[in-house]
Parts: sequence; C-alpha cells; structure tokens
Amino acid sequence: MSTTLPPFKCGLVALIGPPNAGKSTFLNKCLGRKVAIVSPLPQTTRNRITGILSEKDAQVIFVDTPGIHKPRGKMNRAMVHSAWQSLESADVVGIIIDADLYARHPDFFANDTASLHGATTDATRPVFIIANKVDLLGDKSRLLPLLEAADSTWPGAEIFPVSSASGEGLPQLLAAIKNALPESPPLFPEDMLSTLPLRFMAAEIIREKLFLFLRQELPYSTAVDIEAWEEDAKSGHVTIHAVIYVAKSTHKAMVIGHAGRNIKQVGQSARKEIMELLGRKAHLQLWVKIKENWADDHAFLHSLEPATGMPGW
Ligand SMILES: Nc1nc2c(ncn2[C@@H]2O[C@H](COP(=O)(O)OP(=O)(O)OP(=O)(O)O)[C@@H](O)[C@H]2O)c(=O)[nH]1
Ligand SMILES: [Mg+2]
Repeated sequence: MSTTLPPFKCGLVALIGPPNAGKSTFLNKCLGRKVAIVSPLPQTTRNRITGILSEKDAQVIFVDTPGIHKPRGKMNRAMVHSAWQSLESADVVGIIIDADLYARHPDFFANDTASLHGATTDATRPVFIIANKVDLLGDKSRLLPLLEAADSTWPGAEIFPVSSASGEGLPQLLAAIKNALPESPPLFPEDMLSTLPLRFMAAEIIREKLFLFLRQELPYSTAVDIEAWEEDAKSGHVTIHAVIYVAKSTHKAMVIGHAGRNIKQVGQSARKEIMELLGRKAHLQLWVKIKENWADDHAFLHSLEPATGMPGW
C-alpha cells in the first residue's frame, strides 16, 4: 500500500504591526535563531528582515518589518513604506499586536491599529492576528475585550494568543500558517537562515548594542555602516571596520563615553555576537563619524539599504 505525502508548502509571510509589538522577537523565536535585532524601545527595526524556517513539510519565509506608525522625517517615512511594501508579495499576513498593552490600555487599540486595516482588504489572502506577550497577562480572561476588538477590526481573521518570550501558542500558529501557504517547492536551500547579507546582519548587531548601552534617545540618531570586511585566507579570521554615524559632535562624545567606556561595551558585546553569527573569530574596529542630518539624506539612507536577495524586491 502506498501512502502519498501531503504536498510541500512554501510562501512569504509578512509580519506587520505597531512598533514594539514584538515582531522581531516573534521571528527569532519561530526560527530558534536570532536574525532580527530586538530592543525595549520602539522603532528598532528599520528594514525588511527575512527569516527562513525550513521544515520537512514546508518552508516559511517570514518578512519582519519596521513598526507601522505615523512617520515624521525621511527615514521614518522610508521605514513605514518598506513595511507596506512587504505586503505586496506576501502569501499570508501576520498582524502582531501587544496583547498586554491593550489589556492595560484598551483605549490605545483603535488608534494604534487604524492604519493596519488596509492590510486585510485583499480578501483572498489569509490574515492571522498574533496577540503577543500573553505571558505578561496574569489572568488570561483579560484578553477577552481585545479578542472582541480584534475580531470586529479584522473580521474573518483568525486570532492567536501567543508569547514570543515563552513560545506559548506558537506551535498552533505555525501549523495554521503552514497550512495557509501555497503548494510550492522550497525557494531557498534548507540551511539558509536569511536572504540578508552577513555585512548587513553585522551592522544590525552593532545597532542593537547601541540601543542596549546608550541613553534612550541617542540610538535613534545613529546609523551603522560596514566600511570594510577583510577575511584572512589562512586563519579564516574576519576583520570588520564599522562606522557609527551620528548627527552632532555632542552625540559623538556620548557614543564614545567617558574614557571610551560606551564604545568599548558596544564593541565587545557586538563582537561576541558577530562571532556566533559567523562561526569564526572576528575583530571589530568601530569608528564614530559625524554626518549632519543623515536621517534626511536620501542617498545616504539608500546606501545603507541591504540587498535583500529576494527576487522582485
Ligand atoms: N514579555 C514579553 N516581552 C516580549 C515578547 N515579545 C517581545 N517582547 C519584548 O518587547 C520588546 C520589543 O520587541 P521587538 O521584537 O523589538 O519589537 P518589534 O515589534 O520588532 O519592534 P520595532 O522593530 O521597534 O517595531 C522587547 O523588549 C522584547 O523583549 C513577549 O512575548 N513577551
Ligand atoms: Mg523589530
């Protein structure tokens, strides 16, 4: 007796939502590896970040995006634009919201999600509402008003309460996502974690450490560019020269810190993680340069855009 295997599924899942909802944390947890940087501050993610989950029966190509908000300034407008762009090629849409936030402040929900209604107007595309951070809710019945609000905002969408911190609810959601994907052979090799270049991922790791070690507002006025990437043919060691751009000389002093303390912390912690990513020894040289108004410089912003490695992007 012959048994036929279910058809292989493969497709793109766009992860969109308000800033700080946990989109990048969700992606990392689904993959079991870190591809997207995370911070407690909103507007951490600035580009579309792909993460590929390859399993026996399916390949899920997640696209993490910058949080959707009312943008001010060129960079923020470009961030929100790139989040919307991810929808164009998506087979499935995952709208991630912070369930704990809206359980505490139900009045924030309508305003935060107003611009996300458009994401579900294409009735042919499955939409999943991912109510994240449920680990923070002591009493799960506190979810009920949010579930009702989400149901009337996105009628017909399935709602999944999950925790990207503990993993609660993720297996059920992943099964539903896989089921909703089109039949297709895998688009990428099964050992490929992301389509993003390693140089970009290294720059992102440095940016994450700036969020971690610098004072609240400062990371927003920094950008990171990898100027040189040298590999020693004999030892395999990598030397990375990275520039941290700041908008003002006072910011430069703050990034460097007293006796170079901040930049040292950023460098040590980034280097450790870059070595884990590359699986080999790396040296990291960090420079801080002033570039006034870089966040409004279209050509400069464009130069920081990674080559996504995705056809049609
Ligand atoms: N307790 C808890 N915290 C979470 C969970 N998911 C994310 N967080 C935290 O929420 C904060 C924001 O997470 P991110 O993954 O950076 O959020 P994001 O939606 O990608 O944010 P932007 O890129 O800024 O739009 C971080 O401090 C995370 O650790 C969760 O399920 N539970
Ligand atoms: Mg993010």
